[in-house]
Amino acid sequence: MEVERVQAISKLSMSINTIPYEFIRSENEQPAITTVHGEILEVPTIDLNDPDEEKLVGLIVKAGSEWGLFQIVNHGIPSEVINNLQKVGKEFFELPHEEKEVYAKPQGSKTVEGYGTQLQRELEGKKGWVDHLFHRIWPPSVINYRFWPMNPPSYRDANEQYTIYLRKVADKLFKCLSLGLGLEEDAMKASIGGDDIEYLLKINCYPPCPRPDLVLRVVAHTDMSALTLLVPNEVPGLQVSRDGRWYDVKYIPNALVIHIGDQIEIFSNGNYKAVLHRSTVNKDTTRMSWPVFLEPPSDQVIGPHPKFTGEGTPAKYKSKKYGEYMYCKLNKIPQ
Ligand SMILES: O=C(O)CCC(=O)C(=O)O
Repeated sequence: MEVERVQAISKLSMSINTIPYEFIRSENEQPAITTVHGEILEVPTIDLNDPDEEKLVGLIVKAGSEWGLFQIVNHGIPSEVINNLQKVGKEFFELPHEEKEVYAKPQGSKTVEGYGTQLQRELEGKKGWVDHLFHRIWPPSVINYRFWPMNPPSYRDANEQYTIYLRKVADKLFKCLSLGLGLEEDAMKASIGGDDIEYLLKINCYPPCPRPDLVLRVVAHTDMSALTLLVPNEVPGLQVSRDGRWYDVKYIPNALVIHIGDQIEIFSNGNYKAVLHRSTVNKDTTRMSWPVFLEPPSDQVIGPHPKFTGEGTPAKYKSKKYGEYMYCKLNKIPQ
């Protein structure tokens, strides 16, 4: 059975100025009702190239514990490399329908990899206004090129270049987050999976929608991964939850948006917080984003580090294999 893609639904909806019922959110989720209007949140912006390491660690700890989300500038990834990543991803989503379907996630497949439309099971049967493409980009042993588009021809090179730089940024973030907890600099990365940490790229394509007031692109969630490094295009849409209210996050050209995910919250026994976020839609323009989820291998057990548990400070989270955690999260089964 062929799945209807949101890009096709968008075209039709724009021409008749209405949207299918299953995309209309309940009132407690509708962006028009639940967004704090006129206030753009200044989430922390951190210069990753600050030579004062102590200061840098302090800023990352504060952002990771108070927000779970921050933006980094001077991260060392050349803008040309980011532009190429965005260019080839955009070109893929502009291909004719049949060409994209070659990369569709196979039915019944256990992996998330492939071109697709819906990821999480939603309790009310609602749908997000987004098509996506998932594939792993690192380490080489987990890459399945079956899901890497052959067209545009420079797709592979652009993604490989980005991966080279991204790994350096990820290592620096792991180091700072680890030092900030008073651990050895490589302790966090080692516990999450070391050199076997899997880099899962997702490209989100959120086409225009005639009723942005009623629809969400990506529903409210925390990332189940350890850490997410995200490149957005210039069309705003990311929102974070603060004190139960939803705020737009400011777009900063060339910045990477960093999300603390569930596995770092668990590892730190809640010292760092996974950020609750969602994404809204736009009336006239297509938003795209390129998150890379840094995930433990599926049989890696993640639990609170012993330094943060003991008498008087019980473990707030269960230790479990990442694969099991992921299964429960995707199927809305309590952890
Ligand atoms: O597009 C965004 O900024 C958010 C994307 C996101 O949260 C996701 O794909 O899980």
